[in-house]
Amino acid sequence: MNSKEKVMVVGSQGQIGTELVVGLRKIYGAGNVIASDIKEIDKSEQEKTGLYEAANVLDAKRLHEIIVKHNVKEVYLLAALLSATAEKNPAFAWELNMNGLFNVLNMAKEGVLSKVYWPSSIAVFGPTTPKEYTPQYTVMEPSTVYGISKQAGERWCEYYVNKYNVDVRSIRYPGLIGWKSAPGGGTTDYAVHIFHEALKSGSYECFLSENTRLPMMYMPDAIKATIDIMQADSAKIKIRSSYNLAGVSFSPKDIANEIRKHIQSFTISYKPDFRQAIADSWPQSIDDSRAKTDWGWQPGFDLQKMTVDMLTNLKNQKK
Ligand code: AKB
Repeated sequence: MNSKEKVMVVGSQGQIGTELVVGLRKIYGAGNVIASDIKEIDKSEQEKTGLYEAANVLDAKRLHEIIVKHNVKEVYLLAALLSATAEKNPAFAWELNMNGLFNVLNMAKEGVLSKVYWPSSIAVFGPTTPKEYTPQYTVMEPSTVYGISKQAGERWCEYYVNKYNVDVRSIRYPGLIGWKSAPGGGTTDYAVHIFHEALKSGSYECFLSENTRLPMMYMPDAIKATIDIMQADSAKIKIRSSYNLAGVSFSPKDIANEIRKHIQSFTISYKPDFRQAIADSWPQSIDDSRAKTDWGWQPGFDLQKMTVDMLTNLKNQKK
């Protein structure tokens, strides 16, 4: 990018967007990163968010207007309905997750954008996928609306790259855990709520059963991976559907035990709801060797390190 070109994060107020905007501004400068989300915000809030444009990703005309106005060349498209919310509103989830992607892909096809980041998810896998160390290429029969939209999205990304020579990059995120912002409607959200409740009330009722092991990742690792894949030489990005990415795998019982090392009196109970079936359809661990060899991915946080960092930061935030 030259110095006049800018990057934009669409879905900037979500769990990933909040942190990605901060990370990108550290690299490109506050004036070169546009935050964008559906919510109109007033002037006083704008001072906190920095450069901000309200836009609905389904409104292609408005999106195009902002992109041209700011000379945006790279878009990180994060606006989507996640797994649990999508099950409650399948039609809208399909519309948002697919048409939002088409609006951005088409701008890349027209040459308005030079690079696009679009997140996929472990939700592309399904009950027939091997559960342990899930390979990059394997059976993919997602059983959730969200997973179906992500799998279709991956196919479309690869299609646009091959057919129209656009530069689209993608990662299959595991469940993401961070302290700076709230998660937004996923099956893995329990792993964030548990920390807040451990500090607030000393107990947590989990909506997944105790041994439901899932692939997870601490947010600083996810932000690093997102920026790293976008900054890598194009020739290194050999997979143009989406890369498997792994951080750490754990169950509610594992994380509760880890929290108990710091808060001895912490208790957990289990009351699985509809999200249990979603979790049961997903892998337990992921083989991310292609991300490691192709563009040098390395996670920095394990369960122990993440737990210490989450608790320390949440405690400081509450002071
Ligand atoms: C969700 O739980 O829906 C997301 C995901 C795994 O993509 N966190």
